[in-house]
Amino acid sequence: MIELFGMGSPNVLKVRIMLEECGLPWRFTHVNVFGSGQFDPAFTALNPNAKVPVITDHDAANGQPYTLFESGAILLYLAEKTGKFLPKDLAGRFDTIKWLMLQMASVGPMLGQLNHFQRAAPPSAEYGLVRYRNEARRLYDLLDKRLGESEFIAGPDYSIADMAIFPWALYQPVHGFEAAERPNLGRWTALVGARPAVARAQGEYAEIQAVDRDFRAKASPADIDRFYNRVTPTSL
Ligand SMILES: N[C@@H](CCC(=O)N[C@@H](CS)C(=O)NCC(=O)O)C(=O)O
Repeated sequence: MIELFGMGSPNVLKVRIMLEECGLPWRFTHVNVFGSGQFDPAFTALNPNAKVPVITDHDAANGQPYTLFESGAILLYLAEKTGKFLPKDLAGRFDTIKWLMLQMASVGPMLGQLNHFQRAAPPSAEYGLVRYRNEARRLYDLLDKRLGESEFIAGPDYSIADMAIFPWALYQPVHGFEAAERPNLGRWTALVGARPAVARAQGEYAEIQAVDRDFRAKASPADIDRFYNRVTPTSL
C-alpha cells in the first residue's frame, strides 16, 4: 500500500493520476499546508523540504517502508516499480525523462510563480507578474508546438511526462490565456482528461480543494505568511 501525503494541488494530482493508472492500492493523507502542517517535525522527517507530495511505499522491495519526496522522483519510482509509463528503450526512456525534467524545472516553477503573483502579491509587484506571465506564455506555446509534432508529450505513447504536465496545463484559462490559440494543447488535454484513471484521480479533487479552502480560512495570518515564505528576513 502506498500512502500519499498531499493537498489539492497540481504536483499532488500528478501522483494521484499515476497511482490510478498503475492500479496500485493507495490511501491519501491530507496535509494542512495553510496551517503549517508541512513544518511539523513528523512531516519534515519525511520531506526535509516541507512540501507535498510525499509518498511512503509500505510494500517496498526490501520489505521496509520507503519514503520519497519531489513529484518527478515519485513518478519515476512508481514507473520503475510497476514497469509502466516509462519506455524501456534508451532513447524513448530519455525522451520521457527530458520532458519530465522540463516540467519539473520550468513548467511547475514558472506557472507556480505566476499563480503567486496573480493571487497573492501586492499590486506593486507588477514586474514579477509580467515576468512570470511571459514565461507562462512561452511555455504554453512550447507545449502547443510540441503537441503539434507528437501525439503525446514525449512521443507516440502516453507516459509519466504527460501525467506531470497535464495538471499544470489545466491552468491555461485560469492564467487568462485563450485555449483556442493553442489547439494542439487543447487536443491533448482532452485526450488525457478522457482517460478513466485521470477522471478517477480528479474525482475527489474538488472535495480536497474544499478542505484546503477551509484550512486556509481557519489559518492565522502568521501561518499564511509562513506558507508564502514572506516573513521579513532578519538579514539578507
Ligand atoms: N518540486 C516539488 C514542488 C512541491 C511543491 O511546491 N508543493 C506545493 C504544493 S503543489 C506545496 O507543498 N506547497 C506548500 C508550501 O510550499 O509550503 C515537487 O514537484 O514535488
